[in-house]
Amino acid sequence: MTGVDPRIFRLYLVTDSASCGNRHMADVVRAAVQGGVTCVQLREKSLGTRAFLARAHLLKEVLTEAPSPVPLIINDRLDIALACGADGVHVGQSDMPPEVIREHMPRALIGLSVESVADARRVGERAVPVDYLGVSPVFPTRTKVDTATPLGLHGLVAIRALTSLPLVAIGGIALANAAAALSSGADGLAVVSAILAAPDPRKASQQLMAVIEEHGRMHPS
Ligand code: TZP
Ligand code: MG
Repeated sequence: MTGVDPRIFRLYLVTDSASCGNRHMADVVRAAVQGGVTCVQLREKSLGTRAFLARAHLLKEVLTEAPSPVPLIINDRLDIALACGADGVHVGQSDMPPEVIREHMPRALIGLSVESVADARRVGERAVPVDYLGVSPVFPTRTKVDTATPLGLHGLVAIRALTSLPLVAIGGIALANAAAALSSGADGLAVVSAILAAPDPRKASQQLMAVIEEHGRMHPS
């Protein structure tokens, strides 16, 4: 779709309970938002529907309390997104088609993971109604086990050349490679462990945001 400010996706936190250690996810997310996270995706692979929904409501509250509200995007589950009044849904190649999500949530932020240059090309050819693409994974990651072969920076550059949609790089993103991902065409960085597993998630977010401010693509504000 058009008209979504790509700056929303600049520092995109994807949740993972295991990465939070013995800390409560809501507290870790709150700290990350204080550190500058601009968007949060709730990704739950093992919770039942009721527990997933309860967590979605809780995160929604945390994000609405933020000085400038941060959008909540739900991974995979259109029903949870509708039920908690989320701002968007993120899906993979075999999940609910973006067209169906758009039908039910006309104003949602819809993200689609692309795992190859061919995936990205198809989005353009078929005019898939998405607001951004998750380029997945760019680097190897230990957080998600069933990832495709890492695309590398050259894959990111190739996808950048194909689309003007906002691109969010995910997979192994950390302070050391953040600038490289941005200069290879990412509009935003999606991060799990570099923030959630950090001893100080607020500081980790601030440090990533400083790199984004220095090396990020220029978008009219
Ligand atoms: N999708 C592709 S890689 C990934 C997801 C959810 C996990 C990224 O985790 P990390 O810790 O930022 O490498
Ligand atoms: Mg999925």
